[in-house]
Amino acid sequence: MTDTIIDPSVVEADNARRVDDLHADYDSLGERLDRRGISIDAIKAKVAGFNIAVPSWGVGTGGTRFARFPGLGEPRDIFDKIEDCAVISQLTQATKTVSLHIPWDKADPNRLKQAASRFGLGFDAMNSNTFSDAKGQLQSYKFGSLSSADAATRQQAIEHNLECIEIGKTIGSKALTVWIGDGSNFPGQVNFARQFEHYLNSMKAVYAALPDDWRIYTEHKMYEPAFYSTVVQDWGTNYIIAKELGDKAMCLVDLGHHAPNVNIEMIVSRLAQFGKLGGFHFNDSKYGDDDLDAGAIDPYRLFLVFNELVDIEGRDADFHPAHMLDQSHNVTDPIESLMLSASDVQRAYAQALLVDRKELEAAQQGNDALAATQALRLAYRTDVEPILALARLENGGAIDPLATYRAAGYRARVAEIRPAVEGGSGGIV
Ligand code: LRH
Ligand code: MN
Ligand code: MN
Repeated sequence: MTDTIIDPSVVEADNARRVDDLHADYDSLGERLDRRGISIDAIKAKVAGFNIAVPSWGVGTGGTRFARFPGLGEPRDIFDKIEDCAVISQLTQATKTVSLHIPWDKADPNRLKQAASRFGLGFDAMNSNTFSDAKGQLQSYKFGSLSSADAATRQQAIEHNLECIEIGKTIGSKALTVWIGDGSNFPGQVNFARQFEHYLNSMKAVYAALPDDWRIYTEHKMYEPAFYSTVVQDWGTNYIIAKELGDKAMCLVDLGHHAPNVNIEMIVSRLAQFGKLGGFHFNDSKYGDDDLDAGAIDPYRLFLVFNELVDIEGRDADFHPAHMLDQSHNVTDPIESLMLSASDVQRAYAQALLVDRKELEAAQQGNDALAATQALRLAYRTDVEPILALARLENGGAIDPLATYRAAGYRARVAEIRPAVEGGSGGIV
């Protein structure tokens, strides 16, 4: 038996109020899908098996370089964060894993493992951090880390990644995600080729220490913190890295790390076609790396990404990319945002499962652009909420996670134990 943080009687009471309507909505949707030759129960089974990892850093209130406005009951440490993640998992039944960032979440690995397994949680990819200086470290990353011009700095960054692998081994993680902020701020500041060569050599040293059943994910990002050039700036560079390193190296696509209007779903298809799509950081954006809630700005794009994933899934039974949320909650209760985002990602998956693939292919073959795009729109416009809600209910979660969470009064309760945190002016002044 795993421990639950939200009193099960609160979940049951809220579910009881909604369950009759849910069954009626599910049955009526089932009838309509039946007419389209789709089994609603088969879709529900796939949704029920879908997991998305929650980032430990997502449960604390985020901020910008201008300011941070903490909320009530901010988690004090990784153990509070694990409890917040357990709440999200209990109510959504979609987030069974937590992704740690080192050194932010550094703690006794055995304690970490115990804390998570108490709530039935496991650990997703480990994330290294060589984009900021940790307390007491000898070399600074101000001018780069794995690609630094300085050998001792590169070595320190390599060793940090090796330490992340070691911690990960103890807690049962199977992957390391590497994102670096290295780049330059002025034309001429660095030699592009030399910098990239340093990066590749450093990554080869990290790769050499990767256990056989692990993967290493490299994450590209167009800009920020470097504002003129970035070492791992796009999917092309990322693909080169994964190819250079070997079979265990895959590319990670963070949806917010592209220029506006970039066709991310096509990047997804390209990487997958050549066996190098490792996983995702889901979030949404309007201008850049805004880290807004997944599905909050452009849910159709999220659907189009899943449309590609379902297409690939249909051709390759071994295709299992890692799914993780990576967003910053500046004005909302992070638990609420993460619960809604997890179900928005599930929603995109469920809608993509509804696409009539035969009809789509026939339209594509016949150059019937309108029929092809209609096949997608019909799926996207279907309200799949009853499928998501019943999958949650049957797995022991809440029909309406947000309503249940608010009814349970969790935030007010933890605010009594966790001391108020002062806001900050951010990094700009
Ligand atoms: C970089 C990033 C990367 C980091 C996280 C904190 O913008 O997306 O994944 O690890 O944010
Ligand atoms: Mn990310
Ligand atoms: Mn990011």
